[in-house]
Amino acid sequence: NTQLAGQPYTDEGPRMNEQRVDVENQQPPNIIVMYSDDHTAQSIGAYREALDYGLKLNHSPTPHIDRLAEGGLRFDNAFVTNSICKPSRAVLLTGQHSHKNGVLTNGESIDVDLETFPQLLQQADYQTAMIGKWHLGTEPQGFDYYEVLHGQGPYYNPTMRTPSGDIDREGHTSEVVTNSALRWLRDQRSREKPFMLVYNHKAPHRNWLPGPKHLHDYSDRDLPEPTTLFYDYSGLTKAAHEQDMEIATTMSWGWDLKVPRNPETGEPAPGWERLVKRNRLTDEQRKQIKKAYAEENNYLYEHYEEMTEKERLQWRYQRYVKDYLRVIRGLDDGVGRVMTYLERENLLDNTVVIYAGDQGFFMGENGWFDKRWIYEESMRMPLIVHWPEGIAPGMVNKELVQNLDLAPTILDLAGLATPDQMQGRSLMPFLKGESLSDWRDAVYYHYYEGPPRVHKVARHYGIRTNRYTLAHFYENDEWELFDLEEDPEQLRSVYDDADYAEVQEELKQKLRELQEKYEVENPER
Ligand code: SGN
Ligand code: CA
Repeated sequence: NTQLAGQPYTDEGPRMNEQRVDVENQQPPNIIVMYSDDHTAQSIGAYREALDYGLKLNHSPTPHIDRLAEGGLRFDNAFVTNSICKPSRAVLLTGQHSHKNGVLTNGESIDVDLETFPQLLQQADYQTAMIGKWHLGTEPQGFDYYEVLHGQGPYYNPTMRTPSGDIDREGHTSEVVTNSALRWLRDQRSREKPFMLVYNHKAPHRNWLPGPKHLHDYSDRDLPEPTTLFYDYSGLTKAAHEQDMEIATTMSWGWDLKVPRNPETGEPAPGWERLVKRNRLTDEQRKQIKKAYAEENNYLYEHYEEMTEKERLQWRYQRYVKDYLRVIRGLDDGVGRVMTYLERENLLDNTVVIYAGDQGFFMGENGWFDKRWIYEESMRMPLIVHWPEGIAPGMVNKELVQNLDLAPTILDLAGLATPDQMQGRSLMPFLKGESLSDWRDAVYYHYYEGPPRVHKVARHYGIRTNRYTLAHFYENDEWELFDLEEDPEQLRSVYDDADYAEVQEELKQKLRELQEKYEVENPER
């Protein structure tokens, strides 16, 4: 019998204890991959104690995701290879670094001829489906069924692309995606085969527009600020000074902050129209949203002039972080509904649920939002694996793992070998609680966007070891080195600091080794 940590997934009714399936004969396991968009570890309750940098929340907005960690395995040092959307999704599918799979930036589409884990599972008689954010610019390959957003998709009333054409759905996208996933699990899949479902939320991608159920969350309180909210980048190189991802300056009143009038001029804030159109709001929904923010917005209009720069940033930060968490709560509801379904159908024991974000995100650290950097907030991905039959509850793993390892892991779960071209390595031993003496001691990172580029983050590559991060911003030919033990917030690069001369040399050597190992032919492209 399944040992559930804590409470059952719902209290909506009795759990089904009768007709337990004989799990011994139910191999291989079902697999659900949840790869949420821009969901950072600082915003997950289960990671609150685990991180020594960034925003510290005073509550958990993710009770259902937390339960996955309580009942499963939390990876505390999971990193993406390239902190941006399409590239991260291409790495997930192919198990190859960006320079191998060709999706270096959000500007490229995935090559449909690449071998991906869903195709291999399908060939191995798994039933496969892909629901939610796809974003790779192609028809999804390797799925018996798909229902995906067009591009980034809107926050409300999305049109979903399916093998038999478009379907218009109504409601908040987090609920739509969950409903479609449940519909497939319940009504569309065959019971004869194991399944693999990719369930990808759009939330919490910019512009963080909450669903009706969560519009009023946090209206009675302010949330904590990260200690680095006002940091001036004085210990960092030119790249940090040139970025365009500041809460204070980059965010727009209408689109990002849901303030329909520019409080400085009283003029309509242009981004507001975009918010309404891009998110496909009905008149009713637009009114409801406008109303939810009205009281706070009116306060802003009245007091804007007398507010200091600092207070203005604080106000913007609160609006941003609350909206980010409101959409997180909506997606967490969806995770709970999927888990409830598994529990009620007696599928919990033998279903591996992998919860991850496609990259991290800044929640006001350095005064920033967005991702892209090798810095902790952005490079770390939340990664939690729940599998009662295979994983003891409450485990934590601190090895350096990557999104690169997920395809090999999923194949391994299905009893399939890792193909030669895949560059990651199966995490299966870690799921079983084993340790490996020959595991990697550094991860390779490379961000390639632009120019032209959204958010103006300079290209860079680097490595992260258990203690250090070394980055080369090669367009500026500037390096940064962080001692994460001494400086977990990465406020002061110690590159060329005499005390670190030896470490620096070793790290550069290791960086070259990794570039060789992964066959990086032109690191400065
Ligand atoms: C949009 C957002 C950016 C975001 C990118 C990439 N701008 O362009 O803020 O970095 O997506 O996000 S917005 O004005 O349209 O909101 S990603 O997750 O797809 O890589
Ligand atoms: Ca993303």
